[in-house]
Amino acid sequence: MSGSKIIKQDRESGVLTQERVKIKRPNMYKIVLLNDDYTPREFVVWVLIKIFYKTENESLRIMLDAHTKGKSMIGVYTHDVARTKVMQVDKLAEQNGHPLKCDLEVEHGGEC
Ligand code: TYC
Repeated sequence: MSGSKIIKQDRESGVLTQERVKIKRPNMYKIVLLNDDYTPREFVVWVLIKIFYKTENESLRIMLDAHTKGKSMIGVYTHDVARTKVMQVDKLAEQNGHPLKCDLEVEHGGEC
């Protein structure tokens, strides 16, 4: 059987009890870049550098991957970081009049 053990002692009786607890890793979130027919390639590369701190080469690779296959994985982040980055992409795309979008895919945390 898997899981960690917690041992507790009752103050008065001194009786020891052992509990088995299951600890799970937190869910992580995959950010996926989606292709569209209108956003300029240079803008996509700029967003990947600015928001995701990718190098120019890596940004080009991810952009071309999405362009040819329809989507491409940018990276895996905690929930807060992933949501913030997706919102930043939405805002930059809207401000610049482009339909660029990213998707979030949950990766369920397994047992420790
Ligand atoms: N397909 C776009 C074009 O030809 C470029 C592009 C690439 C857009 C990747 C979005 O996620 C994307 N201008």
